[in-house]
Amino acid sequence: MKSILENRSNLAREVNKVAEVAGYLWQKGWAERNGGNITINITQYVDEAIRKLPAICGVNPIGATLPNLKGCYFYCKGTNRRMRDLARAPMENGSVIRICDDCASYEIIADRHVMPTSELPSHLSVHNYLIGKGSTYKASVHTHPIELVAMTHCNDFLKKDVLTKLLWSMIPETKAFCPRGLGIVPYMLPSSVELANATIKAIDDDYDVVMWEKHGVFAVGEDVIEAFDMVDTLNKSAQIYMDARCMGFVPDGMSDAQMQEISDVFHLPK
Ligand code: 2HA
Ligand code: ZN
Repeated sequence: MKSILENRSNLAREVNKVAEVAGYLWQKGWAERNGGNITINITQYVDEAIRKLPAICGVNPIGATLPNLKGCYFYCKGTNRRMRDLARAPMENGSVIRICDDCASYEIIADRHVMPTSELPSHLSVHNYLIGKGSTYKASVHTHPIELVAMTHCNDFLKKDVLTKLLWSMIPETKAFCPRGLGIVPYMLPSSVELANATIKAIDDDYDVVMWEKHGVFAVGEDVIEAFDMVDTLNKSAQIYMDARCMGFVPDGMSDAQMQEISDVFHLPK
């Protein structure tokens, strides 16, 4: 069977980045069973031949009307598919979808009939928001990073920017590479439109990584590697915090003056 990626090196490169990240998520223990999902906006790599591809199956509702997605194409991890399988075979465990002209439904066009992720409403709503804002971000990643999720089981950490400040202060790189910090969305039903809307609100508050209480993170970036790196950096800080607590002490964290110095030298927002 001929893959849509054949002789399309730019498109293949982006899908292969998804496969690379899927492998990391599995290795880190952040992607149990079918946990997590990834979507990327691939519209810029779509040529005339792809546009002419017929739908593999019928038209499916998105569950929301997303006007900025008219004519857009996405690669999406498949629902119930495993990250560890996607890492080996991205076009067997994910598919390319085309948004229909009503902006409320989609068709699968390649490579086979793999229904997209259960979090499609959140992912597509976020892409719709990003396009509307004129953002160049193309990737969104949802995963279950162990230490970060564990920290959301403590109410004190859920207050605005408490976790952000704590995680930034564990290691200098965290603020440098995640300068917008970590937004918090209170617990909501997975896959719900309410969760999608709350995620967009948090991204609109200028966060690139959003914590879903007692569930996981949702990160956006220029590409899937950038989105993954931010989550990885934040989770590393969470691990350092926990290791200190496991050694029997509360970590001091970098001082306000040390944090200020990082912000000045790296030209970061305060
Ligand atoms: O795709 O992680 O939140 C499985 C999930 C849903
Ligand atoms: Zn999840």
